[in-house]
Amino acid sequence: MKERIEALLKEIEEYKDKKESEIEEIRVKLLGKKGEITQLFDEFRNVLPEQKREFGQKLNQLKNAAAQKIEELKNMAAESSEASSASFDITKPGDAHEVGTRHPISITREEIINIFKKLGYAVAEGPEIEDDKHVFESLNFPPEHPARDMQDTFFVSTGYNPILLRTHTSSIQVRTMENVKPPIRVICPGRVFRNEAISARAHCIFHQVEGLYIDKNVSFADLKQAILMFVREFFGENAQIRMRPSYFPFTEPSAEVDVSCNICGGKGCNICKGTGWLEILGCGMVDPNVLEACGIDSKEYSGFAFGMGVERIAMLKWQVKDLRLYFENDARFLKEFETCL
Ligand code: 2NL
Repeated sequence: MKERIEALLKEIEEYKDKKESEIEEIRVKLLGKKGEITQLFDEFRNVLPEQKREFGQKLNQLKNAAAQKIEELKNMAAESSEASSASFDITKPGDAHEVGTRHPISITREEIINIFKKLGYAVAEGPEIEDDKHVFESLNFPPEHPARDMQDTFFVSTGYNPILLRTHTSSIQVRTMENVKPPIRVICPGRVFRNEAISARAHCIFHQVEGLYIDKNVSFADLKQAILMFVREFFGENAQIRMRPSYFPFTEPSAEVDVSCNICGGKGCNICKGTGWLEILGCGMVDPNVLEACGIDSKEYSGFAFGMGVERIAMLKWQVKDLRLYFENDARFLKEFETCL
């Protein structure tokens, strides 16, 4: 009898993770009318009187252990069925996932590129870390030009052939002209770097898109038409442009382009400071010195180039008041462009 009690105690201890039907089977097997523990109680009558005390205690222990175990098993079964039915309740509303939005600079950059793609321009990219030749020398910057100064340019190394962070994406066009025989039609997007104090209107990192068109007999009229087509696609079909003479080392003649203010329609407001015009890009006919420096015969070919700041264009289109917002990753700011995709 002692061995059977010990064996049953061990068996009871090992029961775990049972379904409700299994728990009932265990209960019947142990405590039912013909259950093993019930039978032991029946046999208790035949135990010698001097052993009754010891076996009585053992049997009660066994019976309590069985009852307690069955209770435990029942609680566990109820808990797990609750948990599993909860995680599979397909009628409950799901947890909404916040969907990210594209950055206004990415949206604007892509829109500019897509407009020029329609005009037959190919997209070209190039390294952000450049040498003096591709950023300054081939672009007709004289040796003493202030842009070459430490004050304006981030240098990686100085000396005979300085390595620096490109200050404009024109270096991409220089590389294209070195490697591709005209006709050339490329649009060059990229990040550029300037050693400037950060403010609402200036940042040391910003994005540019530049374009270059080289072929036989390319004229200033072609440039004007390309810019007008871009502006009307980007700002709307009623947009007007005007060109003002300007100066860049790499173009001659050079011009700055203004677009009619899209807020007041040209009447004058605080965005255009009462002028009715907003400056959007610089452009010009590629200087023959630049063509020659890049291995293109300036007697046979001519071309135009233009450049614009993506942050600036996006500011004008959406009235972004402070350039720093583009770099802060404030989700509330980014969310405002959800509908611009
Ligand atoms: C601006 C003005 C400009 C160019 C960029 C260029 C490139 C080559 C040759 C000649 Cl390789 N020109 N680029 C020309 C005129 C203006 O950018 O205000 N950019 C933000």
